[in-house]
Amino acid sequence: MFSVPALPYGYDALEPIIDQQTMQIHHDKHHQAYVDKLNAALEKYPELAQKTIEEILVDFENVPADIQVAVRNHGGGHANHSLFWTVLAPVGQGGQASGDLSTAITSTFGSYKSFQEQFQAAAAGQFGSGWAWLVLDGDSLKITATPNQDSPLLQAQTPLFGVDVWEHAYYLHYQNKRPDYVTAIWRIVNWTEVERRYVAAHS
Ligand code: MN3
Repeated sequence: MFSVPALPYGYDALEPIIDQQTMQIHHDKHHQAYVDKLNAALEKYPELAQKTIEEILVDFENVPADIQVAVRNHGGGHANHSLFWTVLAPVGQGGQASGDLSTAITSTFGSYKSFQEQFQAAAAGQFGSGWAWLVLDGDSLKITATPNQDSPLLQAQTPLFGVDVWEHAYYLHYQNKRPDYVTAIWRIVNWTEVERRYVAAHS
């Protein structure tokens, strides 16, 4: 059975970038709902429930056809949100992109500023609900966007950093101004964790 991981900080820790009420609803209600529906879908397939959600999504073609939609949506939702909480950190605590990851960002996107602009464009351009991502695709960094709760793992890409652009992630504080939310997110990126993920995947 899957469960929602505890936040690695308090509900109010990401203020003023993400407000406490949004975090409570997002983590306790939205993420919990994905986990509950994922567990319900896996009841008939206890052997699948022994795997990690990442293992299930990477091997999606072998997920039984009758639960593929549920696993894609709710399993994706569980994986995406589990990552999201860990790649954020309170203002001033997330460090800066450094080391090999910083070098790769600069060589791939031209500069850190250009990376930010391209990422923001991907987040703003995702029509409707979805996610913007920095992924490792083979040996290459890429910026992508996915609809709904589609995980980059479905395309054999390793997500390093992602921003939830569903309205439930920002609407209480930012209303319709998704670009303002995405621009503000840079102040709470946990670069230490993003770099750890890069080093782990890029070996
Ligand atoms: Mn969400």
